[in-house]
Amino acid sequence: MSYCDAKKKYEAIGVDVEKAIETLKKVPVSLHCWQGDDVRGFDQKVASLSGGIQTTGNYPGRARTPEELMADIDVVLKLCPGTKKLNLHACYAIFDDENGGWVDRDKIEPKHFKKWVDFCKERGLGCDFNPTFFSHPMCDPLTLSSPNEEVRKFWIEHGKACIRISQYLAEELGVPCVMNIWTGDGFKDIPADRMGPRMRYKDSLDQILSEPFDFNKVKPCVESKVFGIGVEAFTVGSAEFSLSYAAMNKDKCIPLMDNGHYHPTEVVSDKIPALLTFFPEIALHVTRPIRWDSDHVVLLDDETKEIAKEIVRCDGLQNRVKIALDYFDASINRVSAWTVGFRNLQKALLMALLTPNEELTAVQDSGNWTELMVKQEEFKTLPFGEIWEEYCKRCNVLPDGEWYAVVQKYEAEVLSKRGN
Ligand code: RNT
Ligand code: ZN
Repeated sequence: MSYCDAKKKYEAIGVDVEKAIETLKKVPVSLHCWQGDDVRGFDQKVASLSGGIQTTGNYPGRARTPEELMADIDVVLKLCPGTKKLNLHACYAIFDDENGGWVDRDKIEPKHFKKWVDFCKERGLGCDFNPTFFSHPMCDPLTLSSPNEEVRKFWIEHGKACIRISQYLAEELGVPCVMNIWTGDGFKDIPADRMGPRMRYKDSLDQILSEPFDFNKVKPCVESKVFGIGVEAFTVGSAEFSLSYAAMNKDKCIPLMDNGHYHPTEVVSDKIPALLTFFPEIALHVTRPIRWDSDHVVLLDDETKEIAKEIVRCDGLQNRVKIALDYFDASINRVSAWTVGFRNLQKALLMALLTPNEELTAVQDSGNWTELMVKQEEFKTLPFGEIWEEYCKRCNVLPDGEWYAVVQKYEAEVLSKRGN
């Protein structure tokens, strides 16, 4: 079937295919830099992650330097359609002789991200940012909720430094910077005091957000979590805590939902319209949890499609929903992992845009649940592949069936030559 024939099928159900393609092209999706090196970064010489976050696998070819990571990201960018932003973590600061060498996380400055700014400028990318509250000797193991004031102060200073860096990124690139605060703070076993850590975390957030910034340029977020490996019994930044914090501080922060951070039968797709009822803006980490927050590569599975549908139906595509990816698979080719996940999210968004949402809403409101089921099921077998192929073509990226050869060649020529 040709693109034209496929388009006719969608037109028959009232969908404007050209509009869907043009809309998706402009939707910013944030590409997480941390898939390329298993979330290690460049500022610490740690052998493995700590602080409630873990990668599994030892596939060869991990990026070990900024140059290698940038080269890998370039391959991914060329294989992914749509508007991309780069998502950086503070631990990806680049220290060199020109900028005075290494400093600790409480002292990082915009200049340590100048090379990333140049990278983004050359490629026309906006940039999002994340303070890094894990994999560091100052995690005791708590950070922003620590009872040790010296430790807590260190991490507050880190958060403030990150606000300044986020403002710099937004100003340099002319695109708002989403700055996400996530800590793995919590306990392995039953605590005696659950409120103390939360009161300290709240105070730390207040102090970080007291750093001056322009809320039109910097979008601080608070990301909640249900539990982490090693911190199974109690999480300081739980769902209720984080959502309440964002709700009480709407003028300076927004809630972030990671779909790996809830009890297994809860779905973020349903939470999107719930939050958009109250918040002008929300942020998402799209990932794939398997039984826990395992951060598997995003597939074109039911929940990914449902999340995309809610973003589209709630009119969240341009500004209201800040979309980012967050997964890290170290057991397969990392460039392929990145690309598959990004393309899958694009596919899910395109599918959502190719749905006659207004018509279906009318059917729902008329109470005709029989017709609603028939229609929703029949749409599943419309010729989506042809539209996707056309979308890739218009974005100048290779279609399915062709891009993987590029990754295989890159693996043979570049990745396989890297040591550990
Ligand atoms: C961890 C959180 C957090 C991190 C990134 C690296 O559970 O999802 O968002 O994955 O900041
Ligand atoms: Zn996340």
